[in-house]
Amino acid sequence: MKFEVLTLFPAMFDSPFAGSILGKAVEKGLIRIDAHNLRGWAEGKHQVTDDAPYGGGDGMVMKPEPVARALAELKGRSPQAKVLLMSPQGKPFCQAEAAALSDEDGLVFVCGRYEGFDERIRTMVDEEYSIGDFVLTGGELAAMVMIDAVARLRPGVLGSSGSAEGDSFSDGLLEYPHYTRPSEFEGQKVPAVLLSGNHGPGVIAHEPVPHGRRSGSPPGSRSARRSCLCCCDQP
Ligand code: 21W
Repeated sequence: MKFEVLTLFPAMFDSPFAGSILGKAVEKGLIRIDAHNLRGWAEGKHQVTDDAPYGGGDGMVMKPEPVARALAELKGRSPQAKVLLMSPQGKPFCQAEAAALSDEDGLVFVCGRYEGFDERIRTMVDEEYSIGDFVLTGGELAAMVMIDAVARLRPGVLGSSGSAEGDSFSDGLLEYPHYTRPSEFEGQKVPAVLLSGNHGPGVIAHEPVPHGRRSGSPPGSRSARRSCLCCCDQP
């Protein structure tokens, strides 16, 4: 799967994906992450990508022409790619969206800086996404969050297959609490049910753990994250 990004700060995309699990997936050829400098499609000596807003007001607005030229070139190379605009006004990104996007051949993320996009840029994209109700300085970190959430759902990207299916949002519930050694830490003990019949972490009990982690989700997990369960349309 190919992730392409249009941004004024392509270098931001280097380190987050280097060395990590996603970096390994890039090395294996499972995914590609190409960040392109939008300035390369801007005109003139100064390669201007922003301009003052019609009607006045503070701040600058992202010009439509560089985005249009860039998307024409990227879509020419990858006609199947879905184009996503990163914006605080977009629809909220959640795990269900990540799963749907992971079925695409390619995604193009358009990242903004300044006060916002010229409204005509919205006609050039397929979807508009926000990653939450907080204000960032630009769309880059939001695009990285979405790339991370989508890429890890691709076959082979996570080390052990099936790891993604066990995600707490995928089955609509939060995870059970985890423990490892030591069995007592600063007075806090690992629940006895997880210790009985075992010889240490990693050893699976001969008898299934009756009321422990494998018998269900922790009480209260649903109410603790009601708002996020709503965003993924879970009951
Ligand atoms: C933040 C751009 C605020 C524009 C009216 C006039 C992409 C983002 C972004 C940004 C404004 C995402 C204002 C969650 C985010 C992003 C930069 C508007 C204030 N209102 N998801 N002036 N949060 N943010 N400026 O910020 O580009 S996805």
